[in-house]
Amino acid sequence: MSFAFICRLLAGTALTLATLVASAHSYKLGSIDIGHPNARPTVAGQTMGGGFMTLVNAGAADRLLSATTAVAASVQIHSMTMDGNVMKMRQLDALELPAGQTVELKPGALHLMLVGLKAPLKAGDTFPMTLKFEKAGEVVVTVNIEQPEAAKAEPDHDHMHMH
Ligand SMILES: [Cu+2]
Repeated sequence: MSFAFICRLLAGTALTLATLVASAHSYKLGSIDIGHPNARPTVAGQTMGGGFMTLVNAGAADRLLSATTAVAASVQIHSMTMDGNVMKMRQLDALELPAGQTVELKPGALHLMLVGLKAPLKAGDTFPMTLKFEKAGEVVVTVNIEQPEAAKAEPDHDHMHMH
């Protein structure tokens, strides 16, 4: 085992720990818990990005009415469904948050669509986003820009299964 290899292992461990600490963030607004707001990194020229989080509503039914952020011209609430074998995104007027339920915004499902990105979203960066709920009111959350969980946990995953 070379010295350089050990260095890489140690660096990798430190990075993983830092990522775990940074990613454990959540917000509480009335009876609504907003878990780990995050977005995917984007490349130059890409004008849209996905925003994700977990919304736990411990109280009466509420709705997420809108989201706004300075990094994009607008933020839309999208659902994603399969139409045959074609994924279709549909814009919703609001996101229903039924009483006592958890609504997950995640890739391939419900998500916030950042439309008209003003600059690429860089992994490791964060940006503020304002969420407006019908009953709970408004809150500003910090959105972490990060690679998907699978890619983070197993950086060599694709490589290992290539042969
Ligand atoms: Cu979308």
